[in-house]
Amino acid sequence: MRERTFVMVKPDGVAKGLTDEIVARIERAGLKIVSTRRMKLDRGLAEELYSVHRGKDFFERLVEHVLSGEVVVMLVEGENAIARMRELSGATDPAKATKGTIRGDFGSSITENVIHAADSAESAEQEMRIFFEKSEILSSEPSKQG
Ligand code: FUP
Repeated sequence: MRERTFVMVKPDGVAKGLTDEIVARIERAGLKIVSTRRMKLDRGLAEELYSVHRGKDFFERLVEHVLSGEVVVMLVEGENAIARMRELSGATDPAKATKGTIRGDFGSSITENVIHAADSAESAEQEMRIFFEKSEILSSEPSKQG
Protein backbone atom coordinates (compact mmCIF):
# COMPACT_ATOMS: atom_id res chain seq x y z
CA MET A 1 0.00 0.00 0.00
CA ARG A 2 1.30 3.44 -0.96
CA GLU A 3 1.42 5.59 2.17
CA ARG A 4 2.77 8.84 3.53
CA THR A 5 4.40 9.09 6.93
CA PHE A 6 6.00 11.60 9.25
CA VAL A 7 9.72 11.43 10.03
CA MET A 8 11.92 13.78 12.04
CA VAL A 9 15.70 13.92 12.42
CA LYS A 10 16.05 14.81 16.10
CA PRO A 11 18.50 17.47 17.38
CA ASP A 12 21.23 14.91 18.14
CA GLY A 13 21.01 13.64 14.54
CA VAL A 14 21.14 17.15 13.08
CA ALA A 15 24.03 18.12 15.40
CA LYS A 16 26.00 15.03 14.38
CA GLY A 17 25.57 15.98 10.70
CA LEU A 18 23.52 12.89 9.92
CA THR A 19 20.73 14.49 7.90
CA ASP A 20 22.24 13.74 4.47
CA GLU A 21 23.06 10.15 5.46
CA ILE A 22 19.48 9.63 6.67
CA VAL A 23 18.04 11.16 3.48
CA ALA A 24 20.28 8.83 1.44
CA ARG A 25 19.12 5.76 3.38
CA ILE A 26 15.46 6.74 2.92
CA GLU A 27 15.93 7.22 -0.82
CA ARG A 28 17.96 4.01 -1.19
CA ALA A 29 15.03 2.18 0.38
CA GLY A 30 12.93 3.39 -2.55
CA LEU A 31 10.99 5.96 -0.53
CA LYS A 32 10.50 9.54 -1.59
CA ILE A 33 10.83 12.68 0.54
CA VAL A 34 7.84 14.71 -0.59
CA SER A 35 8.45 17.72 1.64
CA THR A 36 11.09 18.63 4.21
CA ARG A 37 11.97 21.54 6.45
CA ARG A 38 14.73 22.29 8.92
CA MET A 39 13.26 24.10 11.91
CA LYS A 40 13.36 24.76 15.62
CA LEU A 41 10.36 23.37 17.50
CA ASP A 42 8.63 25.37 20.20
CA ARG A 43 7.30 23.75 23.36
CA GLY A 44 3.73 23.59 22.03
CA LEU A 45 4.78 21.65 18.92
CA ALA A 46 7.08 19.33 20.89
CA GLU A 47 4.38 18.51 23.46
CA GLU A 48 1.83 17.96 20.70
CA LEU A 49 4.15 15.62 18.79
CA TYR A 50 4.74 13.53 21.92
CA SER A 51 1.28 13.96 23.45
CA VAL A 52 0.79 10.17 23.79
CA HIS A 53 3.71 10.17 26.26
CA ARG A 54 2.40 13.01 28.43
CA GLY A 55 2.56 12.01 32.09
CA LYS A 56 5.29 9.38 31.58
CA ASP A 57 8.52 9.77 33.54
CA PHE A 58 10.59 10.42 30.40
CA PHE A 59 8.19 12.98 28.85
CA GLU A 60 9.98 16.11 30.04
CA ARG A 61 13.41 14.73 29.11
CA LEU A 62 12.13 13.89 25.65
CA VAL A 63 10.54 17.33 25.13
CA GLU A 64 13.71 19.07 26.38
CA HIS A 65 15.78 17.04 23.94
CA VAL A 66 13.71 17.92 20.87
CA LEU A 67 13.82 21.59 21.95
CA SER A 68 17.60 21.51 22.36
CA GLY A 69 18.44 22.28 18.72
CA GLU A 70 17.17 22.26 15.17
CA VAL A 71 15.28 19.29 13.75
CA VAL A 72 14.50 18.26 10.17
CA VAL A 73 10.89 17.26 9.60
CA MET A 74 10.03 15.14 6.55
CA LEU A 75 6.98 13.84 4.79
CA VAL A 76 7.96 10.48 3.33
CA GLU A 77 6.00 8.57 0.72
CA GLY A 78 6.18 5.08 -0.69
CA GLU A 79 5.06 1.48 -0.57
CA ASN A 80 4.46 0.58 3.11
CA ALA A 81 6.27 3.79 4.06
CA ILE A 82 5.23 3.63 7.74
CA ALA A 83 6.62 0.13 8.37
CA ARG A 84 9.63 0.70 6.12
CA MET A 85 10.62 3.87 8.02
CA ARG A 86 10.26 1.99 11.33
CA GLU A 87 12.56 -0.74 9.98
CA LEU A 88 15.14 1.76 8.75
CA SER A 89 15.02 3.53 12.15
CA GLY A 90 15.49 0.42 14.30
CA ALA A 91 14.54 -0.28 17.90
CA THR A 92 13.80 2.69 20.18
CA ASP A 93 16.81 1.96 22.40
CA PRO A 94 20.00 2.21 20.26
CA ALA A 95 21.67 -0.38 22.50
CA LYS A 96 19.05 -2.89 21.35
CA ALA A 97 18.83 -1.71 17.74
CA THR A 98 20.32 -3.85 14.99
CA LYS A 99 23.48 -2.59 13.26
CA GLY A 100 22.58 -1.23 9.88
CA THR A 101 19.57 0.62 11.28
CA ILE A 102 19.81 4.37 11.84
CA ARG A 103 19.49 4.10 15.62
CA GLY A 104 21.73 1.03 15.76
CA ASP A 105 24.46 2.83 13.85
CA PHE A 106 24.21 6.35 15.27
CA GLY A 107 22.03 6.52 18.41
CA SER A 108 23.59 7.37 21.75
CA SER A 109 20.71 6.82 24.20
CA ILE A 110 17.01 6.01 24.31
CA THR A 111 16.24 9.75 24.23
CA GLU A 112 19.04 10.79 21.86
CA ASN A 113 18.15 8.19 19.28
CA VAL A 114 18.58 10.29 16.12
CA ILE A 115 15.21 9.82 14.45
CA HIS A 116 11.50 9.79 15.03
CA ALA A 117 9.20 7.88 12.65
CA ALA A 118 5.43 7.61 13.11
CA ASP A 119 4.42 4.19 14.44
CA SER A 120 0.98 3.75 12.84
CA ALA A 121 -1.30 5.17 10.17
CA GLU A 122 -3.14 7.12 12.87
CA SER A 123 0.05 8.64 14.32
CA ALA A 124 1.35 9.39 10.82
CA GLU A 125 -1.82 11.29 9.97
CA GLN A 126 -1.82 13.18 13.26
CA GLU A 127 1.88 14.05 13.10
CA MET A 128 1.83 15.08 9.42
CA ARG A 129 -1.02 17.47 10.28
CA ILE A 130 1.08 19.15 12.97
CA PHE A 131 3.89 20.01 10.57
CA PHE A 132 2.58 20.07 6.99
CA GLU A 133 -0.17 21.70 4.99
CA LYS A 134 -3.17 19.65 3.99
CA SER A 135 -2.17 19.98 0.31
CA GLU A 136 1.19 18.35 1.09
CA ILE A 137 -0.31 15.51 3.12
CA LEU A 138 -2.67 14.41 0.34
CA SER A 139 -1.41 11.65 -1.92
CA SER A 140 0.29 12.82 -5.10
CA GLU A 141 -1.96 10.50 -7.11
CA PRO A 142 -4.50 12.83 -8.78
CA SER A 143 -7.33 10.32 -8.34
CA LYS A 144 -7.03 10.54 -4.57
CA GLN A 145 -6.96 14.33 -4.35
CA GLY A 146 -10.72 14.60 -4.88
P1 FUP B 1 9.63 5.13 19.09
O1 FUP B 1 8.24 5.03 18.50
O2 FUP B 1 10.53 4.02 18.66
O3 FUP B 1 10.24 6.48 18.88
O4 FUP B 1 9.48 4.90 20.64
P2 FUP B 1 8.42 5.36 21.72
O5 FUP B 1 7.17 5.89 21.07
O6 FUP B 1 8.30 4.27 22.72
O7 FUP B 1 9.17 6.56 22.44
C1 FUP B 1 9.11 7.86 21.96
C2 FUP B 1 10.36 8.58 22.32
O8 FUP B 1 10.51 8.60 23.73
C3 FUP B 1 11.59 7.94 21.74
F1 FUP B 1 12.34 8.88 21.11
C4 FUP B 1 12.38 7.48 22.90
C5 FUP B 1 11.84 8.25 24.08
N1 FUP B 1 11.86 7.42 25.28
C6 FUP B 1 12.69 7.83 26.30
O9 FUP B 1 13.35 8.86 26.21
N2 FUP B 1 12.73 7.04 27.41
C7 FUP B 1 12.01 5.89 27.53
O10 FUP B 1 12.09 5.22 28.56
C8 FUP B 1 11.18 5.52 26.46
C9 FUP B 1 11.13 6.30 25.35
